[in-house]
Amino acid sequence: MTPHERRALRDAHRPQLARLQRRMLLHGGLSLGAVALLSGCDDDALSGDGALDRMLRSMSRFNDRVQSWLFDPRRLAPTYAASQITRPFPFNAYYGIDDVPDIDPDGWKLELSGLVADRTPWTLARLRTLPQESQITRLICVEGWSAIGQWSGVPLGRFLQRIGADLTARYVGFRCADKYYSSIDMASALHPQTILTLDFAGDPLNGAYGAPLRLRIPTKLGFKNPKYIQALFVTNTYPGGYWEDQGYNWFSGS
Ligand SMILES: Nc1nc2c(c(=O)[nH]1)N[C@H]1C(S)=C(S)[C@@H](COP(=O)(O)O)O[C@H]1N2
Ligand SMILES: [Mo]
Repeated sequence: MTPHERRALRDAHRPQLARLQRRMLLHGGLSLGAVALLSGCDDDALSGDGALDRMLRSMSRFNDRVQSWLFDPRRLAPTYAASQITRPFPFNAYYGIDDVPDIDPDGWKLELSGLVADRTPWTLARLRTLPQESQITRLICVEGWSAIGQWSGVPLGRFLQRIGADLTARYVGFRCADKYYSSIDMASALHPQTILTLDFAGDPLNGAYGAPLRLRIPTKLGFKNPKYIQALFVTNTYPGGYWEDQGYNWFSGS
């Protein structure tokens, strides 16, 4: 099916799809994390290989496929005025702010691997030689807060082209200086608002907010925005993520 045919088909079925997606969010799409909370399961029960666990995980993966099918690569996340930027901007990680990784920006390099033609690591200075984009968007955390910020840096799609990444591959994955990791679908990676972020509100990223490099992807929830990035890879093998592997829905569009 060509993208155009797929879009026409999708448009024709939009109401049914919207209903289907609502049903899936109500039934299958409920993240494992939420199910765990509701059912009082602990982490052990979730990571166990029980039938319920397997069923919920496969439903969530089915939900991923439907979400990625519904994803419109040209639809932009809302943008805001500079006066609406949230100050101070909230910090979040799976640990407290005192344990944020402290990375020497001069020694730092972005490592590349996987389906990439040119795997030469990139310094910050070199990343800054590429054309930069800026956005004022809302970061939405599953924990129930959101905040508006201004992020700028290199559009990921442009970077992937530059390094000769296989743009037909399924996933772009990230590994971070803490134990964090995450991954996104290629269509979302190529979305114009998905940026390898170097600056917040016009200044180099502050340590807690992901220095020296973070992903900003306003079409997805906060946990799909890895901070303190050290390595990027392109792959057809599902890479999962820190929260994703604990049951949070992988696609997690916002
Ligand atoms: N490396 C790393 N990246 C991370 C996290 C983390 O714990 N480690 N937490 C994620 C979550 S859950 C959110 S909501 C955002 C928070 O970004 P902020 O600190 O800029 O608000 O970072 C995401 N990226
Ligand atoms: Mo989050």
